[in-house]
This record gives sequence, C-alpha cells and structure tokens, in this order.
Amino acid sequence: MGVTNTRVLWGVGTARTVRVHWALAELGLQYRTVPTQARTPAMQEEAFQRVSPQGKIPVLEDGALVLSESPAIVTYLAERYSSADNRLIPESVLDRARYFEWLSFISMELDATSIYVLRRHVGLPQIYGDAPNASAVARDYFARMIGSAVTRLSKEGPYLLGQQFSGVDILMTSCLDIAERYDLTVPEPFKHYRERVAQRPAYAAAIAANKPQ
Ligand SMILES: N[C@@H](CCC(=O)N[C@@H](CS)C(=O)NCC(=O)O)C(=O)O
Repeated sequence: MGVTNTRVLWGVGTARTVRVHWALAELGLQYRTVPTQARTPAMQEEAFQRVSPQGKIPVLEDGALVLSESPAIVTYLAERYSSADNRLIPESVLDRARYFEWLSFISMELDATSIYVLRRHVGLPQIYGDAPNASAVARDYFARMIGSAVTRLSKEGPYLLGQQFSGVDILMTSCLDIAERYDLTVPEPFKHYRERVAQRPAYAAAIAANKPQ
C-alpha cells in the first residue's frame, strides 16, 4: 500500500482498526498509518487527542475530514471512493436500505450488545470489572442474533447484500473474527461465509497493515 500524507489512519492492532485498513485496501487507496494502539501512552499524546477527543481508535483523516467510528469510516470510504467496477456500497436507494439495515444490526445487535460486553468483562476485567451474568447473557444474545440472520444470508448470499461484496461484509467478518476469539456460537452458514470472505486479498493486506510494529 503506497503512502500519502493527506489520508492518515490512526490505529492498529484491533478488530475495529482492521476494518478501516480493509476498506482502504479494497478500494486501492493510498494512506499513511499512525500505529497508535489502544490503552498505550500514545493515546495521551496531544496529536492523538486532537483527532480523538474520546480517546479511541480507529480515526481517519482524509484531507480536512477527521472521522471516528469504524462503521461510519468504512461507509464514508465506500460512498466517496467506490467506482463503477469496485463498489463497496450499492447505488440504488432500495439496496442501500439493506446496507444500512445490516450496518445497524452488526453495530448494535452484534458489536455493541454482545461483543463489547465480552471485550470489557471477559477481555478487560481489570478495567471494567468481572460480570459473569452480563457475559453469559451477551453470549446467548449473540447466538440468538446471528442465528436470526442465517435465513437471510442463505437466501441472499454469497455476501450479505447478495452478489455484491460491500462494507457490511467487512464489518460482519470482523465481528465473526472476534466471535471466534471469545468462542461464541456461530452457525455453519456464517462459518462458511467468513472463510469465503477471508480469502479476499484485501483482507490479508489489511491483517498485515493492522499488525503492531
Ligand atoms: N465504536 C467505536 C469503538 C472504538 C473503540 O472502542 N476502540 C477501542 C479499540 S478496539 C479503543 O480505542 N479503546 C481504547 C480505550 O477505550 O481506552 C468504533 O467502532 O470505532
């Protein structure tokens, strides 16, 4: 991946930063990485706090734009830089409605309600405290939500929006990657889906770009 000074991605080393590296790689965009990692002294530096008052990675600078929240960044890149033969978000309003439905489902029902809970209380109990009941409920909830999406995937696949790979596949696959780490229940169709999507060259490029140096 080439280097540019006007497009800068802050953040490496997490499943949420990999999403942005992946979208940039899919779109063939040049960028520079600032390898800030979560919960390190680099987050206290003035330069980082200027782009991230909330103290979170990833953050994308693209010209004058400073953008946080990985689903928003992936969707921004898709909207701004998709081309006729390489689209990460559909053009038609109806197909975009499905894109945003998946975006909301993944961000809220899988990521916020299940994965974040486990990240905090199983992955980082020294910061957020141990909460076995909340963690057990999060596991059940993830299983129920991903289970509810199987019919749609099987009917519409191979990707979430059918034939077209898009930004929501990036977000879903990163959630499935985390799900494996926490040993969450993932139905077979989503296991096969993840294996399929993970074969994309841009996924491998993103994993490499996301590695802390
Ligand atoms: N909703 C945000 C979450 C960002 C986030 O929580 N990032 C974590 C790393 S995955 C972080 O920067 N944590 C640092 C901290 O909480 O101190 C997104 O999807 O981008």
